[in-house]
Amino acid sequence: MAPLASRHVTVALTAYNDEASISDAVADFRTRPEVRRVIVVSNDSTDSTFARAEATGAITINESSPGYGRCVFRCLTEAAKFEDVDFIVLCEGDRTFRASDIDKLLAYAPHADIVNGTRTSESLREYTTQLSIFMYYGNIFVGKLLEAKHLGRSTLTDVGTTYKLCRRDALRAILPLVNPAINLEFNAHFLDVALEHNLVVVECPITFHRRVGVSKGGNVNNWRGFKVGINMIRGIVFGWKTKKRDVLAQHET
Ligand SMILES: Nc1nc2c(ncn2[C@@H]2O[C@H](COP(=O)(O)OP(=O)(O)O)[C@@H](O)[C@H]2O)c(=O)[nH]1
Ligand SMILES: [Mg+2]
Repeated sequence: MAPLASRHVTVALTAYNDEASISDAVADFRTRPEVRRVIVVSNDSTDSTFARAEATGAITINESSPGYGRCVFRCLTEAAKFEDVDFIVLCEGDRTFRASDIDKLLAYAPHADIVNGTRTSESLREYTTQLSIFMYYGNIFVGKLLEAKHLGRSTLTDVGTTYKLCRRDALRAILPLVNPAINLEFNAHFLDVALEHNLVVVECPITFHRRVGVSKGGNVNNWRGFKVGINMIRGIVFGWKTKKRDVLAQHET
């Protein structure tokens, strides 16, 4: 594969009431030489997330529609607007992921349209994280199901990681096809759409750390993780629909 013409990236971070972590997250990404800019999409945070992101030098945007899917979709949409880079890095502002992994994501960039982080390399995971044993194996299971759906196209061991690198042109091609109303299942949906449209998805093991601040996503407890997993399986097997729950997606999810 040809070497990259440029290693520059635009980083976009999700944030919802993440005032405890957002400054460190933005600062971490801004130290990387490849990072042209950091965008933070605050999902109508009621704490000082927005102000702190701005004070740390991020381009700060408010997404007023609640829900993880809406927030990620806005991150990708805003980041894809910048034409001076070939790559978009999507991540969370909760310090579970670190900027130094951009090196690893970029190492696979010549081989893929999407380099998707996987949290299932045990030796790279902090001993205690929000990913319980149940969710660890749940992600592998749903990953393998998605892999089987697109047999021979990709190797998948995690369907819940936000951290990923996308080629800007590939991302722009599939963004109109993904549904931002799909909430905590959004990552599985995104990968499914990407594979459906013949994008090359390569997994890359990334480090996974304990969260700073309070968790609000699918990792709050095993029961919620289980429900998210079931919805992912339903979407993969029967197709992704916008459910009433998604339309009404509230910040508590
Ligand atoms: N759960 C949830 N997360 C949101 C929302 N809007 C933005 N986010 C962000 O999306 C990420 C959720 O990721 P996840 O790892 O599943 O849960 P976490 O433990 O809260 O980080 C976090 O960075 C949140 O700040 C929302 O409405 N609900
Ligand atoms: Mg998180």
